[in-house]
Amino acid sequence: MSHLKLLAATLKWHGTKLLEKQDVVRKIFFHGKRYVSSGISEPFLSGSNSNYVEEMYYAWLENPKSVHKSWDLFFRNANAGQAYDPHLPDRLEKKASFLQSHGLAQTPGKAEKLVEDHLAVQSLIRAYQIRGHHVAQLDPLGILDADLDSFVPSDLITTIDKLGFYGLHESDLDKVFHLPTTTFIGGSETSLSLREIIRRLENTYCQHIGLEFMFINDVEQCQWIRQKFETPGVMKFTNEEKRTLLARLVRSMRFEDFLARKWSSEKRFGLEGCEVMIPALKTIIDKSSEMGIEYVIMGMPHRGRLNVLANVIRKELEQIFCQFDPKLEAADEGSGDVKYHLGMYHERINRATNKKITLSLMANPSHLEAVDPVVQGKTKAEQFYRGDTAGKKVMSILLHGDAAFAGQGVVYETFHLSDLPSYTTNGTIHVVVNNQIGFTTDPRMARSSPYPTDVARVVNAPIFHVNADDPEAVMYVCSVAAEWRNTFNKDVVVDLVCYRRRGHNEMDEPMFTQPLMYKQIHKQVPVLKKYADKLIADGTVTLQEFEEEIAKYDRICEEAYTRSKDNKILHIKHWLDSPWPGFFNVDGEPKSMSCPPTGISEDLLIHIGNVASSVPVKDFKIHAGLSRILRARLEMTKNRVVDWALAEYMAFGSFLKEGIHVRLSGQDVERGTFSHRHHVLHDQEVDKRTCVPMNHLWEQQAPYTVCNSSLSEYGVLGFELGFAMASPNALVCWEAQFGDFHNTAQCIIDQFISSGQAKWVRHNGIVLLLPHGMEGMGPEHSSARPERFLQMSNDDSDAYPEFTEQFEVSQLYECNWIVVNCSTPANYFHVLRRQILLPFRKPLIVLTPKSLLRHPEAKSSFDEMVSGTTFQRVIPENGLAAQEPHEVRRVIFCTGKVYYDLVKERKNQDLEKQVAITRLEQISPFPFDLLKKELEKYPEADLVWCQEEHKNSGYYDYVKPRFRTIVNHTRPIWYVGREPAAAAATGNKNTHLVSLRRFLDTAFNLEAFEGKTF
Ligand SMILES: Cc1ncc(C[n+]2csc(CCOP(=O)(O)OP(=O)(O)O)c2C)c(N)n1
Ligand SMILES: [Mg+2]
Repeated sequence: MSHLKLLAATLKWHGTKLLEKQDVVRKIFFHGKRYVSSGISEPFLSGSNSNYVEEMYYAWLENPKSVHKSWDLFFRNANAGQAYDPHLPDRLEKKASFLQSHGLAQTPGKAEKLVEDHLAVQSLIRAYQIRGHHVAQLDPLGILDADLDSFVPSDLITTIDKLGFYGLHESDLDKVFHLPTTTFIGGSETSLSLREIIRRLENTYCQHIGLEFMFINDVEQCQWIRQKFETPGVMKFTNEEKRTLLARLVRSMRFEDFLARKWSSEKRFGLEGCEVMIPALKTIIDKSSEMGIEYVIMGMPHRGRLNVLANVIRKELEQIFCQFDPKLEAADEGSGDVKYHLGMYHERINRATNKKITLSLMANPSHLEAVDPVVQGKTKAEQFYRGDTAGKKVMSILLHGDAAFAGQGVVYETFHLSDLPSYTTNGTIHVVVNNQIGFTTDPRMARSSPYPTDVARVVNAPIFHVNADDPEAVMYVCSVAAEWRNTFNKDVVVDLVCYRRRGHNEMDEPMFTQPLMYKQIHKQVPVLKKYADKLIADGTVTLQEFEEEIAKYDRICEEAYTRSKDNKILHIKHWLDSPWPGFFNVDGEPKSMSCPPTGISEDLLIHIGNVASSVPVKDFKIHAGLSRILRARLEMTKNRVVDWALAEYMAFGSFLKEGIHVRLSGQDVERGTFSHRHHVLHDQEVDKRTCVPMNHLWEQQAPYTVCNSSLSEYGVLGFELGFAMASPNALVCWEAQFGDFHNTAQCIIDQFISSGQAKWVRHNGIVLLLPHGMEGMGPEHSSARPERFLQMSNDDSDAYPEFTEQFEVSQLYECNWIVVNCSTPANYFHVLRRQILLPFRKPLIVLTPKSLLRHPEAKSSFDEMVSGTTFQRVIPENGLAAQEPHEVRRVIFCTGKVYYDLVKERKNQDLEKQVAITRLEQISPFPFDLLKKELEKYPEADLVWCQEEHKNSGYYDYVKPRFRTIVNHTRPIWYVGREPAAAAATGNKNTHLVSLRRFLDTAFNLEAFEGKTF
């Protein structure tokens, strides 16, 4: 390295360090006799600081004593590039001869200019690295600025006069400059003329690739990117590679052409204008396969999806084409989905590497970007089950539209999971189809950030913008992206700046809203033609070869089209993105329609109880308060009872013994929002030392993952849903901090959890734990909005079911999800156990308690949990009232915590013989069979539904018609509870108590409904 280059680099490094420690700098500066800084807060080398240091440097060169001794030491070290060199005088002599050879000896003015110019060139190089992308030619149409700004940064040399910005002149262009270590444009050369430096920088940063990476905090990563893109000649492709690229473009383009010809009036959300996406994805996959990846999980929106299925996943073409037939009948249960939403799973040999690769495209709803966290969760699970902790075998690719990527908050939430230990997928490659429009909306109206990709900057992901009409640039960028992921295991974004040849879908007229853009688009030569012309011109392929390639693929499409006409029936199960081999029978049906008892042996209960009460690691000091909690657990175990937390422990622990992985994720779940769980113990004396006793239950056990999540519902719930998709042999639970907050994840609930099976025949056993209960905690800490889950339940309120022997299980099989509100710890234990013992998987929504966590009555005996016991969908009255049912004047049906208020009040009012209280534990699917028995048992009684929620929330609207169906509309079911209200709960404690008092009074006023009609 040249002397000056070293000096400049060292000066800069020292300067930066000094700036970091401004106080130290200030001290040094003020000690100096001659040199006092005035611009201390300016960035080093950009203002007077750099001049100042330079000035001192020259002064020091002349006479080391003329500067303060701290500067003397500093320059000696900087000069040596290391610790003070005793041979400094020799070195100085050498320097003198260097200056001499440059004609600068004894001419500090010239020397100063030389150093200044070098520093200027260094700044210039840096300017290109930081801002070159602003002037890169990214838009294939040549009319838009990808960063929404036509402003040209003043420090880029777009015209000769801008050299003046650096104090340089045209006459400096042929001067040779030593290159800093922060650039690779020299290749094997260490110095270049200014003219060549600018040319190479323009080549790297201002052509068809725009790089954004200088915000990354890690120097090694920045250097890596600089090397990948700046090194001369990096973007060279062999003829073979070019021909493959051309063939892939042929497929991409001709596939869309074929669909357009055959079904000109069908929506398909074509890829035209971004055909390069297909070879781009294939490059990422080839390169990743080469580096050891075996499984790629993808998520993408509508645009080009059919093309991806055909040409990336390699779904049989006839299976795609037949879906355009309006008479195609659906063979599977469920309501199905449109063709451009379905998922796919395919194992094949990667042609480029000859290695096996599995590709899965996740089914997704129209809701843009909603699939992102789901893909990440599924990817994490696949890595987890393979023991692929570093993501070397499984990876995800997410595709995005420009408008959606910028606009949808879940993108941000997903990015924030990318580096969290229990959520990272060790790097995702994001590909943005940036067609510079969102439906009809111009990007200037669609985002406030320069690029649609700026959201990725928060996690320091590099962003590679690339002009999609330059296929080779795209391939290069994709291959670097794959290498980046493999090297750093971090996210990276490829922004394909392209255009949309047609309207939003094929039926739309884009000229209504984007007339000028579309005038240009109509003139635009398709990328395939451009690239083919280029390769034909340079002799890489002949015209004949090119035409044959097209004819070959057209023939493939035609033949598949003919075959597709034989397909009369659509099997959605052939479009499964996550098959569970061996879980169902060969026809994809459950192997049985029964569920074994969910209790476990007493020994097991005791063992789990003991571990839950202990600290299974030596010399581990826990908090005194926690010791009390553990002692109480031990006491309970001895007394053969459990509270809520211990019941949960028993359920989770029992699965681990059976090899079932358990994962509990959500905000503060490790301790539990209500400080009742404590699944992670923290050593009070050693920082960050933790212990998870659940993982110390048995020597051979499945792992237990309990993880506090980021403060996100949409992203994290989506993630857990994806995790639960990977395997049926895992209990995956997501807990909301309070049930009230689940609605920020409403899209995952509506689009995936409630309807996923109906749309995509895909089972999912995720458990939602939603703390719920009216406890005077205000409108946002009270209600998990059970009414919404119930409204979306698909069981028919008016259909009187047939009570077969298998009714209980087949009813569960038919439903879209299960909603429960358990009133006892034992029942909570059972319902969790049933989730896994069922021969199929259904989402389970559990309204979990808050005050019941510590309620002395809310305890269960081991007797209710031992082998042979099972989940109770209904807990009938079993007190005095049940003994003389004919005497009973009222049966109150209820669910959850209000039961305890009712029992207490009944006792207070001495009505235990007259009023029966029956608990509905499984609300949906509705236990018609058990409730029928209960209703028949009390023929004389009036029937009341009592809930603590407001009348327009809670359960009443769901249970009322179902009760009425059971009694064939002959008896009313009266409502007792809070009045209808707009907010879920009052914020006023007194109002809360008054309304409680009021409805309890009504519940036990046996005349309340006399004379009323229904
Ligand atoms: C969450 C959500 N909001 C609105 C829509 C309606 N919508 C469908 S496509 C689209 C425009 C998408 O633009 P972009 O992300 O740029 O993708 P492109 O269609 O341009 O490929 C909109 C608003 C949607 N599907 N999802
Ligand atoms: Mg778009």
